[in-house]
Amino acid sequence: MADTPQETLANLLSEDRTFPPSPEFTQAANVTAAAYDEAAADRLAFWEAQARRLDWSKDWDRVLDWDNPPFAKWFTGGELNVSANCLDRHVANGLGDRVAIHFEGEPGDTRAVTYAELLDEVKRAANALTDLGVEAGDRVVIYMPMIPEAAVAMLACARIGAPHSVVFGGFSAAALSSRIDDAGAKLVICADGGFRKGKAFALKPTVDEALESCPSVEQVLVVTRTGQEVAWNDRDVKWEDAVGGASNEHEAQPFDAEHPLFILYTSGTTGKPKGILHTSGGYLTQASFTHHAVFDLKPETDVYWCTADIGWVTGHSYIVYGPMSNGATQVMYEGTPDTPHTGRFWEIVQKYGVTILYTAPTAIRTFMKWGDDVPAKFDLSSLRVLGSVGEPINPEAWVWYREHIGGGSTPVVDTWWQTETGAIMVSPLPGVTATKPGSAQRPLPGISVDVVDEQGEAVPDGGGGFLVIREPWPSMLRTIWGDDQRFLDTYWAHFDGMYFAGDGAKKDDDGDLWLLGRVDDIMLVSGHNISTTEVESALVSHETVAEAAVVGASDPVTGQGIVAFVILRGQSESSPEHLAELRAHVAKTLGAIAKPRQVIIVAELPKTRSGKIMRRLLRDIAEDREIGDVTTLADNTVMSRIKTGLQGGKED
Ligand code: 6R9
Repeated sequence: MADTPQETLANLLSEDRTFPPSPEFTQAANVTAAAYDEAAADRLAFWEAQARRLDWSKDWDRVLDWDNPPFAKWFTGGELNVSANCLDRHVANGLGDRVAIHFEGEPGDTRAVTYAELLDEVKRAANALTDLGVEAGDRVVIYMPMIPEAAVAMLACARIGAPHSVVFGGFSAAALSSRIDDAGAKLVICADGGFRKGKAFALKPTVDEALESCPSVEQVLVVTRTGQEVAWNDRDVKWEDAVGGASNEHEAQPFDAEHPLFILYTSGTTGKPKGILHTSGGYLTQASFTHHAVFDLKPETDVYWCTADIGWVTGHSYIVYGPMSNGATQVMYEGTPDTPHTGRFWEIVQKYGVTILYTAPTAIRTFMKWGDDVPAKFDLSSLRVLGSVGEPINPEAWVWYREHIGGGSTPVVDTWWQTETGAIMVSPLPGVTATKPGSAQRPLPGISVDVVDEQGEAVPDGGGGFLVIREPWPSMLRTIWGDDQRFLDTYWAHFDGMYFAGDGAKKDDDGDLWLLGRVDDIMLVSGHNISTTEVESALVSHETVAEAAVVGASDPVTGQGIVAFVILRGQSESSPEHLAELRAHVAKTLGAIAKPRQVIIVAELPKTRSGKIMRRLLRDIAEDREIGDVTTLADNTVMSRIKTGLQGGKED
């Protein structure tokens, strides 16, 4: 670990607001406090009971094979079909007419797809894939906008045992081809394009360009979404012909619990992307259980909406596999939150009576910036659980979310997990936990997460350090595709016998967990390790600040100086007095050690498509360097706009 801090993380921020669930919520909750005790008494028996949520064609012999750590096998000897668990069994139980997906296209087109219709389409797609020569074990790359066919493609792959690798519809030809190549994919499923920010964007030309250097791909299956003109090659097949013309009879075959289900590439900050491999039985068990427990899903009455893209792990686990294994009715939205107006999300919540909403802190902070009056125009009273994922949620944003979206009464669950963990690991349980703004709080039942120091010793309450996972969990990554050594080096080499997540964290005085950002981002100021998250949260707690990103820039005196990039709420201009006030506000909230050397007002921040701030690029600006690799940015022109629009104040 090149950037390993030499001392434990300073614990600066304190929070004493708590929000217990209402007695009515607790009474009706899917999971009670007893789950923690059951799991603590016998962790494997607990997971075995959760695996019974699914239909298995053949029972397992062993719950966990950990004979060759860190290569885990869960439910060994067991067999199941993931797609049959998400579809066939619901239809067989008489739920075929239940809406699985309320699709809302960005241009305003809508479709309601029932479980029976979804199953019909997935069976046709499975037959079409088989006709195209795809067999169990073959890899299929999916490059699609947020349309129901993306879920159909994933479930059809799962049905025939062909691992899918979904690549974000926003990625470039180079990013796409390196992922296709690494997976050795045989088929690509894409769309002509999709709709975003009021315009049709093209996907097919990017696939054509990517395939110039991908010899493994034999065919391309193309869904028509926008109807735009596309070049047509010999290898291209129209989805409407192949799937539309295929039989809707298809008997799902069982696969081994450890059969690969999907590969999902995480960009990482450096080096080539890592293909995170997930398998079937353990993954589906934890995705299904956590969706049931953390969101308290009542499939008969709830309308669930996860706003993530399907190309992100959140879309895999909490749009496709978790919700569908639970028979949920959900909303799927194709576009952006400000098209055609900034109230689009709330209009959708009102229209469908959404009861459970799962979104990202970056979106919440953007809504704060747009103003309280936007959501106030809509009826959001159907909402009963709110979730957050992707980054630490600042206490201020958490409270705003509960107040202005949740009517001041809904539980807010801050869910920590990773592509690698496959499913939620740390989160409040909405009917059990008294929630605390900004804290992900406790590992879920059956999950063993801790915070340790340099030596791998657990830190006491009130201390900070590195987030680790002590025991294997069902939806854990099995390896990095094609690179076991990198799997060992990246996650298992830092602390003996523990998985290292790469995140910094602290335990507060109650033992609740606070995520403090990636350890690579932690700043070392005058001998103190300070987390970017705490300084950002302090800035966001100032009434004029909507969003902040903080980096440590080399400083001849202090080692690193804190440089803050700030987006203001409803104003774009600042003054020297205002900048001084922001710096003083941080010093007052966290102590003088955390006072930023410099505050720079910006209109936007560099983010990945899943909304994570790319601090590495801001560090380049703060240190006046050439800006590094921007290929995973959602909008790769943002850096030049930030550079040309700099407005800031510096300590003399
Ligand atoms: C699901 C997902 C994983 C990284 C993770 C951490 C950050 C995610 C968070 C959070 C604080 C939360 N992260 N959820 N940090 N609080 N609730 O985001 O997967 O894209 O692989 O990112 O995201 O740094 O290590 P992925």
